[in-house]
Amino acid sequence: MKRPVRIAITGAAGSISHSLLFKIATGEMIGRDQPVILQLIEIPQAMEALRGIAMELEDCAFPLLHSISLHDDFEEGVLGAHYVLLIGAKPRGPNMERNELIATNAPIFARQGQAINKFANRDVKVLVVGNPANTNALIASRNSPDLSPAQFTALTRLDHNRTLGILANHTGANPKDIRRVAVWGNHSSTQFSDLHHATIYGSPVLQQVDENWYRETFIGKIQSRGAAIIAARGHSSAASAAQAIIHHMHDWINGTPESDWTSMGIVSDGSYGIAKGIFYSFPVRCDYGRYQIVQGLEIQDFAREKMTISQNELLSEMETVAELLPRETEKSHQNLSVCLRSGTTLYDDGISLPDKHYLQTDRVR
Ligand code: NAX
Repeated sequence: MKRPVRIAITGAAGSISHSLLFKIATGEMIGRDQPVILQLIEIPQAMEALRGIAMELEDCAFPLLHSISLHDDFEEGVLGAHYVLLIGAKPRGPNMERNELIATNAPIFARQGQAINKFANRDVKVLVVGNPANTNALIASRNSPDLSPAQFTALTRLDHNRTLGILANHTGANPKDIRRVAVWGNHSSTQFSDLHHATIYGSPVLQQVDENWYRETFIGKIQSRGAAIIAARGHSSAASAAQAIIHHMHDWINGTPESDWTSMGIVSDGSYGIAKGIFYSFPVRCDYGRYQIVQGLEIQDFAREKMTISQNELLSEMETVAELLPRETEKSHQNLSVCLRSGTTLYDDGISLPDKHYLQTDRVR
């Protein structure tokens, strides 16, 4: 049996997590032979709901679920984590401008970045889901000076999966036979679903669909899919977001298939002329727990224009949060010692969490 890995998750009592946690516990995210410790984090008002979810997880008797701890303190919840899923965020209120949403969430992600820097495992992989996901990932990463920016990613896999699913439905193909779609840019209405390199059964997609339909209908449909789901069901995407998180982390950890790639929001290194430093969705290949931007794709004017619009939106978001972005310094790569706290040792990795947080449901307060 492998040693358990620690997964810290914020927003653990929210809608996305309600679909996600059970998938993680069955081994869908990392592997069917990998035991997991769930370190579930919420705001104080949601701790009672979280306790209910923890009881349900316990009642499933998942063989891979080593243990669960519940936290209303982020620093404590992220202690020793190998994987951190930042899902919790303040939702956009009525009449709230996007910039207001950015400004509201930014300080939270700055503090979370600082805590990850101090308390998470040195090899931690972080996925930011809470919106605005790309800019929140930028803030968290810049506030974690001892970690590499490559350890931080933002979720655009839902947009990638929407591209596959809607294209499959339109063409009658099975999504598994569609390869090399790409989502560029921000997880927002400026994102660009690129079919120029995509194939179905090995043949170019754009020879099989009407290009006007692609340009005039398809791209906009993917861009506004989130809003369409809210309009139809009164809540934002939850189950599909959970599935996308599973796919994103699974591929990052276990690799993408040789003949394909995926899309991830990652720090730009200047590839394809995209401004360095912003968190931008690129097509990537994953292997050995790392990802690399797919290089050498031909970018036509139509695509370039769309990619630039999304880049400019991200640059403007960066401007909005500029005061929360410490200047990048030379990474020390020095291991910080993990802060030990009193309590019962969960298992032999030298990390203790306070007693009250263990899932003994009659004891969790
Ligand atoms: P919910 O409102 O159902 O749940 C959010 C949970 O986060 C709540 O339980 C809340 O108490 C908790 N929370 C808030 N601030 C917290 C903090 N500082 N620490 C810990 N927990 C905190 O939202 P849900 O539908 O689960 O969506 C979560 C986030 O994902 C939202 O920001 C949403 O906009 C974003 N999404 C991002 C997607 C992406 O592809 N990147 C797609 C789905 C989703 O829209």
